[in-house]
Amino acid sequence: MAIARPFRALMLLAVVLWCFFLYQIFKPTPTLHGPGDRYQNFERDPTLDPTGEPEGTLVRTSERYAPDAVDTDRIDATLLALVRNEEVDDMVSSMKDLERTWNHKFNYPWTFFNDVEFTEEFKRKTSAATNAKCHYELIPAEHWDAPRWIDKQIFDESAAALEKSGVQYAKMMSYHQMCRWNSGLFYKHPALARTRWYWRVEPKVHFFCDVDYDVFRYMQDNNKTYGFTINLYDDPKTLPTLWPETVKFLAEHPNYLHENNAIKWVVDDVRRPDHNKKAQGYSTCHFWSNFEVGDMDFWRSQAYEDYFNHLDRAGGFFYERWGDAPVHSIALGLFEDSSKIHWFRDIGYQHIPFFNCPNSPKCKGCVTGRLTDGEAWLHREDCRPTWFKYAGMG
Ligand SMILES: Nc1nc2c(ncn2[C@@H]2O[C@H](COP(=O)(O)OP(=O)(O)O)[C@@H](O)[C@H]2O)c(=O)[nH]1
Ligand SMILES: [Mg+2]
Repeated sequence: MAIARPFRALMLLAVVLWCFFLYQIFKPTPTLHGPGDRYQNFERDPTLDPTGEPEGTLVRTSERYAPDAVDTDRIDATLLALVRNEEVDDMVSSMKDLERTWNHKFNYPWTFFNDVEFTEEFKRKTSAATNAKCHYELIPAEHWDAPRWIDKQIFDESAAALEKSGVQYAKMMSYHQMCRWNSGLFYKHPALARTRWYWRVEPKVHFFCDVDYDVFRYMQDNNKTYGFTINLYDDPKTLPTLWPETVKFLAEHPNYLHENNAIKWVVDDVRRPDHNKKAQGYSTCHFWSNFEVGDMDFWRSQAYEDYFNHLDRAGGFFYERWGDAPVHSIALGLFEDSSKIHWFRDIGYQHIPFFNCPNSPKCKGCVTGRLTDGEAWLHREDCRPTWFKYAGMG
């Protein structure tokens, strides 16, 4: 008996669909075979090593850290957040994590910055999340607005081209302003005039580990300038002329190069040569600056002031999308003693999609030996190995 042609076609379609269905179920999923897989040029993920507190002088909590202690062990330091009113709940979530793991023992003040006035709701919810003092600061327009030499038409045209090539946030003027403010202006705010140390905290980040020493005192007492948790490669399309501009600056100011610099880390072209090529000589490896513990005296130094002004004049915060992370990192790599840059391996930290998860009984809620719980290919973005290779674990 002959089968009608439409029925044969339907059967064929059913077989094809069935095969497709089986393929979707049984196709191999791309997985890592082990935590070591993500490291090229490096034997082992150091977050797997048992992690304790850093060596050096550590100061513990005491009644001298009570919120209203007059004779206090706190130094001139603040937790610092640039944040929008509508991010209040995510900010409170970050605060709760950091207060639980660290700040309820030390009660350092929080300073919040915004380009518009903070709402009463923002102030009420954030001040309820800590026993420490909270300060709410408006950023002056002359710090936030694009400088007068930035041409709006050129910005629009370059932003359109960047967006076409896949650069995230390219057309968002406020994102460019945020990166510029974090690069070279936050520490000039009058509210920080008498503050030297800061810990930058973003909304919606997580802290996993109990930290039982005063982190700011650790920095001060052990002669550190800058602390980080994660190092990543940047998208070279965001900064094609950042390194060429830096080279011009260095040619004019060779004396600013520190004798114990980390320039080999800045210009590494072995581990990710394509990035170095597209960035015209910069590896794109940077300290991921949504976490920073730092000494503002470094940003206030003549070398950094001149460097920032040179970059600002060059226009790349707007005509490209230079981030504060690569700008800070290049400056630290060139102008600072690399032994003053500290990896806080013991601070469990997450800003989606990456985390630093130490192997320590003090940590809860993260998996050690991995950089991300996102797509496996994101592990390629880790460039801590080159920092360890050129500058050590300091
Ligand atoms: N007040 C204010 N904060 C901003 C603005 N843009 C970004 N931020 C803050 O700057 C930080 C970085 O921005 P975010 O959107 O998290 O960028 P991402 O981490 O690079 O995706 C966060 O703390 C934001 O709350 C803005 O226009 N105004
Ligand atoms: Mg963020």
